[in-house]
Amino acid sequence: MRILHFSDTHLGFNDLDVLNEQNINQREADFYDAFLQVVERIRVIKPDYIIHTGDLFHRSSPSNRAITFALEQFRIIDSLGIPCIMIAGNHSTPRTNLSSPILKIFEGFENIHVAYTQVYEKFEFDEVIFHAIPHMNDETKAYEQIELCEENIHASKYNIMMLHCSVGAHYLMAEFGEWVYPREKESLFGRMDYVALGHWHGFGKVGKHENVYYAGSTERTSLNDKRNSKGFVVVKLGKALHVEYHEINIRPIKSYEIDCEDYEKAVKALRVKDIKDALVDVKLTNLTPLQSMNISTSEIKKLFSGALHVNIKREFKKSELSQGLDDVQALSLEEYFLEHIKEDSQPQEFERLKGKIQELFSTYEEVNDDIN
Ligand SMILES: [Mn+2]
Repeated sequence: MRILHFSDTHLGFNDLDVLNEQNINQREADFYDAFLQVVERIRVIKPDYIIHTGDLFHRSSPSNRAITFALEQFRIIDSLGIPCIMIAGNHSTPRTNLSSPILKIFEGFENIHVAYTQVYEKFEFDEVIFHAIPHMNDETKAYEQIELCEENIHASKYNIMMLHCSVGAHYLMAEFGEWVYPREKESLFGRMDYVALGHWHGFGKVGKHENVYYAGSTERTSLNDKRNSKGFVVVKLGKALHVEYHEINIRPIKSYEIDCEDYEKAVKALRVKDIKDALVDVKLTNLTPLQSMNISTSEIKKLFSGALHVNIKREFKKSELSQGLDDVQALSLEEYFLEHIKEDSQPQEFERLKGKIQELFSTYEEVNDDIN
């Protein structure tokens, strides 16, 4: 039996101020494109079941475009005659009970089965049971739902568990409403043939559990996500569990660093290649404030022409001088200036300059007082 597992498709996500030829936000279009690639592969692979472990949409109230796109694509999936089981993630669950859950739009599709009402649901077929635990706003309720799941394990069938959460604290995304699966219930995983996880945006097996996997997202929802490989999973159940990761094509992200200790040299040493339409992340390091003013954003962007977007981070040098001055709790400009001179000159020279500086400051103050 083969199950295609994908997750975190975040339809409707958009970012950056770039439109494509159809006047659609380019990053939003990238997410639709990633989804289309998975649907194309579903047609070729023809799995026995399809599962999606949450965050189908980026928001609990998606845009008309995102909803229309999803309906079109799931109509195609529905027509393939392959059962498709989905759970709601934290992004597609309304935060209050006043709004209606978006996944309800799939009710009435013959082969699409969705769990979105914040309770455990099981979807049973001849040879397999899908134990679906969708996102719950009130995580104190999760425990009893997991126990319900436990009671419904059927030893003569394959048992697949579907969750959208962090297993252990490692997979937290710093997002609203996310929850950690209770550690004392991890033993339940051993009674499942496969545990399909959503929430974490990278593909991978979870720690010590041999049958617990995150499929990862199909695109990056943040420029901090530097993974250049996204995709889905094909799970083969037989005598042994076999998990295959399949990659799709996404817009690459490239990271560069320019050490401004010697700016000219660092720029010359840059090896910029394959950045056409890529997302570029540039870090300028060891900057002094003066240098930072001289190096314009457009100058840096020119170095990466052809990229879809260039994101520039500026990191300032922590010089001894500035550290020294930061320590001085200077009350007046005069004291601050004297401290600066002291750091830069010989003691004798300093004593001589000190007199001059004090003289200048007192003259300035007199003049200033006159004006006021
Ligand atoms: Mn997600």
